[in-house]
Amino acid sequence: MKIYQANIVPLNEQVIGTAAHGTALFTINGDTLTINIEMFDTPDNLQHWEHFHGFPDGKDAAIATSAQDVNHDGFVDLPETGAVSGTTMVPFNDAPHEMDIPNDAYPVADDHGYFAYTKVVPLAALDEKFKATFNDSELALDKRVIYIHGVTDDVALPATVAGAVGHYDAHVTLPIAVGKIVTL
Ligand SMILES: [Cu+2]
Repeated sequence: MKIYQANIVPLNEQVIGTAAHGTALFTINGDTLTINIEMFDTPDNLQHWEHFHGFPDGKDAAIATSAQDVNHDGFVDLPETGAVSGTTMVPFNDAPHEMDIPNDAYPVADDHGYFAYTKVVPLAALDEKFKATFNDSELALDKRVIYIHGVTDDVALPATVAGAVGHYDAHVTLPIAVGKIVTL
């Protein structure tokens, strides 16, 4: 059995008005990967995209901080996280092993901004899909970071905030919390 964890810290908290934080636990046991994520103080009554991000070439990903706001608009948007965190890899939605990113199958925060997510993933299916998508690279959870995204539409985003994916705009993809995944 291999266990990984992440301490998830706020990002963009000054501009979104809430400091989202939480924990994630990843347990590889035999042919399954069990994911447990618990988040507090996220924008409430809202669906939150969440994924692990990383570099397909095996470079160690790091969490974004306010230093990644390279255009100085006050927001660290999704594209700005790429320099240190890499690309979006595996979603924590209803079917992580399908690696289908833009959809409405992610957890929804309650009235208090809380949500808990648990999913048991078939490891062989995830591994196969991951290798096909990222040119034979390994999951390598200890080189990844977890991102939680999503603010309500009433948060005024400057035009410089990027990150639209398909018909989802930058409110959906704006990072609100991030954590480095480490071996427990
Ligand atoms: Cu993400």
